[in-house]
Amino acid sequence: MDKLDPAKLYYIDASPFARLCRILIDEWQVPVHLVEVPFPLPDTFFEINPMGQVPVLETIGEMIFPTAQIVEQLWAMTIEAREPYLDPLADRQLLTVILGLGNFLVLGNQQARAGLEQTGENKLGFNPAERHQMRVQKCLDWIDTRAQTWLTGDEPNVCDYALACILLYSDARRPIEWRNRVKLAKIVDGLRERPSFTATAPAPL
Ligand SMILES: N[C@@H](CCC(=O)N[C@@H](CS)C(=O)NCC(=O)O)C(=O)O
Repeated sequence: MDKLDPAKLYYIDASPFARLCRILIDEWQVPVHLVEVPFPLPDTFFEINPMGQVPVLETIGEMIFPTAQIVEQLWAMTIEAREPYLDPLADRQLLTVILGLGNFLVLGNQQARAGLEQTGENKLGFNPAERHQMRVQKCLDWIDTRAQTWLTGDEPNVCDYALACILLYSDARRPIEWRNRVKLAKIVDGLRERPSFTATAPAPL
């Protein structure tokens, strides 16, 4: 990449992880060029990210992944947004749980859409798809206990954006029960009409 080229974000339209990065790029006004890639990803994408996943942020000489690392890099590339916001990465455990719940949700969705079903005796002792669903619900309960108006402060920040991206992905692709948690519903509804969200809404299937 030429020194003058802006950083590039590789993304898939519906990916909630990539959507979070696209929203942060917009909200924090980070100069990043967006590159949409098709789904399913081609095998050649493993040369970019050995985990074969988006998002990936390409900066000068570096491919940055997964999402948590990209968020840190975007924040490091931001100057204007530092004030008056709180450090958006102040609560890394909360962000890790939110992104982890996103992983469980996406895996469960992919398993269901792939039409996978049990073909032999279950020697594992539990059903992985059901366990993913349970993890999602337990993580939501845990996050709910942390929520005030927003998750970490007086203003929405990375954790709120991440939660909203993941729950709106669920609504768009494979709805789960989450609106019964009133505080979480307020967070999502308080964000979904922001220009950065409406500009990145997943296309219908
Ligand atoms: N833990 C990863 C999750 C990324 C992820 O699940 N990306 C999905 C899209 S939502 C993907 O690229 N899937 C491509 C595939 O499964 O082949 C992160 O935090 O970046």
